[in-house]
Amino acid sequence: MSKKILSVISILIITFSFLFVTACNGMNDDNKGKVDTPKTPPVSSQDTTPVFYDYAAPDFNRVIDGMTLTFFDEFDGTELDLDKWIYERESWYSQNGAVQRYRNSNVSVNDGLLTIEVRNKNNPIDDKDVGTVTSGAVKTQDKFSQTYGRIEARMRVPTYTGAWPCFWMMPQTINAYGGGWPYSGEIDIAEFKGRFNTRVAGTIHNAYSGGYDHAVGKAYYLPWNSPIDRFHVYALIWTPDYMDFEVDGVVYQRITKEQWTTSHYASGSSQPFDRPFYITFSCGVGGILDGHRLPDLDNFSTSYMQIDYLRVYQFNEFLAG
Ligand SMILES: [Ca+2]
Repeated sequence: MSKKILSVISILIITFSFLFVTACNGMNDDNKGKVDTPKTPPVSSQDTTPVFYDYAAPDFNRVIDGMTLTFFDEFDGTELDLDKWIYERESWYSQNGAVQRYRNSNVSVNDGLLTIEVRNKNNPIDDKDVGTVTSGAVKTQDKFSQTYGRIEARMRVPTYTGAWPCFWMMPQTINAYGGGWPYSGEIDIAEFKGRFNTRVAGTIHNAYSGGYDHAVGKAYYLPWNSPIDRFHVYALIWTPDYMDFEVDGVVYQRITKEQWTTSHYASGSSQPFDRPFYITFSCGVGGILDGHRLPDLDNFSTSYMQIDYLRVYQFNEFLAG
């Protein structure tokens, strides 16, 4: 190659490198979201130790213009408030191919947090646990449910292969549209595959004609230095016409009524997102979401899903009375 061609190539490489760096910076800016003051002091330029911090600082202001707080739990007590929650049943049977058994004893409230503890097979709390991975799940079924509004939680979740934490909603009346799941809908506000430590997904499920699962959703990647085992605020904004999925104040996905409409339901119905849904926090291990991937079931470290608060608001126009 001649020197002239080489110099042209060099200029092209430099130009494209610059464009690439600019594009990446732009992407980072888009992903930064609502950045609160880091709790950890920034590192100096000489210090290469990664700094991880909670992006979403605790918000003590529960007021939102145009909305009214209808349900909340700040988890300020020392035990689960059974006026607001029920435990998921302590069955040996796990849904969706997950391997854990839910135990009430793996759920606790302390230090302003709801904690769901995930323990490996060799770390039983009592004799009932021996040889079983245990975790926990709580839900507001029969205690609180709502149609539309803003459903928001500040939380952190485990990051290891096979962890399946989820903040989600199911219909209070499971057979409102007949036939069980997914006819009456499901809303996964924030669902995680633990091996992707910056990934969250928001998904809705209803039915295609014939009853097959009609899923609409999207994944979002959080900033690298504040992975999902740090606190973030996840929220669903649910209206008759759309659902917005939000992380730390950034709406990363809007699903419209047109997207969830299928011919399974009567024309003009809201298919079936016009009825009350209740809220669940769960932390599964294994299961279908991530292809039945598992941690070392005998040895993985005890891990924690922690929720700082759940707050539910309603649009004032939809308040009863
Ligand atoms: Ca709290």
